[in-house]
Amino acid sequence: LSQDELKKIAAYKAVEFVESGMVLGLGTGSTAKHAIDRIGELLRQGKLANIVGIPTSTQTHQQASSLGIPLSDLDAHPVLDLAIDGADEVDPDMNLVKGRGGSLLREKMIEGCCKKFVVIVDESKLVDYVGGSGLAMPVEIVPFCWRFTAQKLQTMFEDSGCVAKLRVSAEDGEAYVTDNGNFIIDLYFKKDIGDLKAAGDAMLRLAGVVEHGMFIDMATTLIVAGEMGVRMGMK
Ligand code: DER
Repeated sequence: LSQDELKKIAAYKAVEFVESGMVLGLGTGSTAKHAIDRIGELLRQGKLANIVGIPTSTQTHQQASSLGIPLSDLDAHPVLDLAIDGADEVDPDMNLVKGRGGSLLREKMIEGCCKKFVVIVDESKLVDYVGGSGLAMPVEIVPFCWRFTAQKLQTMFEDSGCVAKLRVSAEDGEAYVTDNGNFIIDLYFKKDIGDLKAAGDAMLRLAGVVEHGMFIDMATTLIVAGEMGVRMGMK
């Protein structure tokens, strides 16, 4: 099975939690895309009704509206029944790294208001510790003096061999700009940063930091699709 087929299997499994009348957080990324497609299909077939979607990015807003999913926002729905989203990394305690798709702020706002947050991944996302994949742990920052903030973040985690890089957009090599008009600094760690809560709080104390991509104690349900089938974990 390809990675995308595994993502689709996990996504379809998560949509089984969706009931008519629910207010749903709609995630961002290639895995969540399958879940949103499936929700649109069930609405079209009349197997689901009266769903309200709260999109976590303009990209998801466009996909969901093209599927005819009714959309709203947190101002109208401050409490959601269920959110379904992917992740870049999942550690053994179901802590997540998210944001490589650039939507971490709206994802964290929306997924923090859900009664149930179902994370859908293929098995390649499982790590021993956050940052363990050697890939980025994203931090959304204000553009003002971004070099200053990037240096503060790198120094903060120098014991973990941290390297901080400004995310640039593939097209023009300019700084990537989030839906919220901010920049992203990608942090790369060589070692486990240890106490995630303390690390996250330390980052948030930097005035230029808006939000970080560690989703600690937020996921309630994890669906992992692998070659051996689909596994589900609950918190
Ligand atoms: O950017 C994000 O937070 C995405 O949800 C990401 O974590 C997962 O993206 P993928 O499903 O395309 O791997």
